[in-house]
Amino acid sequence: MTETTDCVFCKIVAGEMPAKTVGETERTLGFRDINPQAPTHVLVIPKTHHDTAAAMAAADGELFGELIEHAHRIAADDGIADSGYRLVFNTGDEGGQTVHHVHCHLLGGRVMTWPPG
Ligand code: D5M
Repeated sequence: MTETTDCVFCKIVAGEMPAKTVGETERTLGFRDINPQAPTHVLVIPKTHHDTAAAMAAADGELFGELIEHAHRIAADDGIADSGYRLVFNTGDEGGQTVHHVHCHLLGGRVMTWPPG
């Protein structure tokens, strides 16, 4: 866990930056993506800073499970749990990760295509 004062998602957790939050647990936070790619596009993050999904899982496997459960609850709240949705962890530069605070993209509300770009 590398705490970074420049991290935009740490700032959202701290209440120093606005976000359209859709729910939180003791250790996770969900908020709507600023640049939505689907009718439901939510980012679910741990409140503690980990750079990637692998780093978080290695540091705290239970937290990884909590994040996925929270994403599923948000999907249910948005009415897409039964129709289906996509969870994505972009990892590293070639994985398309631009914010280096692990975040799970929850995408749904339309039919997803494969392969992703
Ligand atoms: O995805 C990073 C995602 O984070 C990208 O879809 C935009 C989103 N983003 C960036 N800043 C914000 C704020 N302030 N609020 C909400 N959403 C934000 P990646 O997987 O790293 O490419």
